[in-house]
Amino acid sequence: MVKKSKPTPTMTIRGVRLFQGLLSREVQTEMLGQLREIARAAPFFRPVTSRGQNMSVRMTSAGTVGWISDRRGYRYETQHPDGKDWPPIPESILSVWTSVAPDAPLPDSCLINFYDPDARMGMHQDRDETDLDQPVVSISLGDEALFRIGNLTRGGKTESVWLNSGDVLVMGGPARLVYHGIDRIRPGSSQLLPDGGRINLTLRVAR
Ligand code: MD3
Ligand code: FE
Repeated sequence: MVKKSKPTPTMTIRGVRLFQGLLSREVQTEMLGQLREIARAAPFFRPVTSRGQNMSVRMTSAGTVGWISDRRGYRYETQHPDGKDWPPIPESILSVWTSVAPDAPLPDSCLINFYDPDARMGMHQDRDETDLDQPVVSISLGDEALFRIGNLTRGGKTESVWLNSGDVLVMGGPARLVYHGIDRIRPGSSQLLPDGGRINLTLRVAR
């Protein structure tokens, strides 16, 4: 379980609060087991952009809504592309949200991104949610990732930080709308996933 008293960020970059090493190895392993169950019911898929480009990240979701992208565009949907409701968000994951964002309503969506050694995520904003005043919380598991933080508009100077397994990020206030992305992962940098790679969980109040 996660510490109940509100933890202090180890670092704040452009308003993005970073909690390094917040999750113990035991909690990470527990989450991984629960994510396997989720992926059994709602298999990872490779999203396609509206322009027909495959994204390099594989995705699935938990919660009452999940984020999807296909030729018709991107949006939140109540069902996996296979036509089944998304599995519920596990308690261990919700408790991370409650710990770092105690004043916010509970998230209704947990996007699960899987990065293989070649996967990346280009710079973008998260603005598909109804209430952009609610924070976003991200949990990193597995191989380290180079996270890049930009500005409220595209372009300009950026700052980068490596995210390690067990790190948690909170984007609230003005930082909620900063451009961000993942440049690359460092293969073999964590033993958490038996076959390597990185999983990122992004918790959001979508609706
Ligand atoms: C900063 N995911 O799914 S998590 C995404 O590691 C996404 O998979 C990346 O960006 C990943 O949209 C980055 C960190 C993150 C998530 C949401 C943010 C940073 C953010 C929203 C606003 C600002
Ligand atoms: Fe994002």
